[in-house]
Amino acid sequence: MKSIDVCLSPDLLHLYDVKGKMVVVVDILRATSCMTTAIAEGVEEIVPVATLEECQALGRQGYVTAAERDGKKADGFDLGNSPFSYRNGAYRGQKIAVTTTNGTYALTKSKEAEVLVAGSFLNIGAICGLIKEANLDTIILCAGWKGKVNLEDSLFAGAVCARMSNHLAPACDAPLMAKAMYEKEKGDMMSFLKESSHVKRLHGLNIHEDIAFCLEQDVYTDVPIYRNERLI
Ligand code: 3SL
Repeated sequence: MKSIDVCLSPDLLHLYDVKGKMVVVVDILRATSCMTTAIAEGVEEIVPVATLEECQALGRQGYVTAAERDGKKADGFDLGNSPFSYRNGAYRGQKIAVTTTNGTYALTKSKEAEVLVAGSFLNIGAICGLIKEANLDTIILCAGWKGKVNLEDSLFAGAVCARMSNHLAPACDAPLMAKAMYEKEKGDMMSFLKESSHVKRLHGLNIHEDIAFCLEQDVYTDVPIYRNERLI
């Protein structure tokens, strides 16, 4: 039986070996929920980059630029980090360069994985289907917040561990912990997350609708897959 592991922060990734494995990067609020939405709504490709400068440089090459820092749209870029920007095919057929505080950092740290994808509750069923198909040891990498653990990404990790429990064996205690938390809180994730730091941060910025949308499950069947430095 292949294994499933959970890395609760990109700053713990040095303890894991991603080579030969499938890595699912998750930033529920909101980077990978945005990426899922963008690809499902017809965006041709997303280039995730770690810095604002790299994003600007791609803008000069014709990419639509999306940049977020500390929850806010960064000045001088086309878009921030809301999944609603991409709904109704608003950027269908376009190429997007994106940089966010944590999500794109986590993706760029996982480039050596055999299979690298962006996961979210919005496409969780499709993610689990792909994990089964890939049949590799799998790591769920939680983007967290500036190196710290967060609840929403850990909940997603637990949801995947729960859905995959007949197919993958837990590699250490983190998957067991995440699954136990998800099983306990899955009935009302919104209430559970009310006190979480990023939910409070987003509410403070007057961002409310994104949170509810990012907690919806199986809205999309597309999975953004990372190949040649871009998600397609
Ligand atoms: O940290 C990130 O990568 C972002 O997803 C944070 S935010 O939800 O856009 O504020």
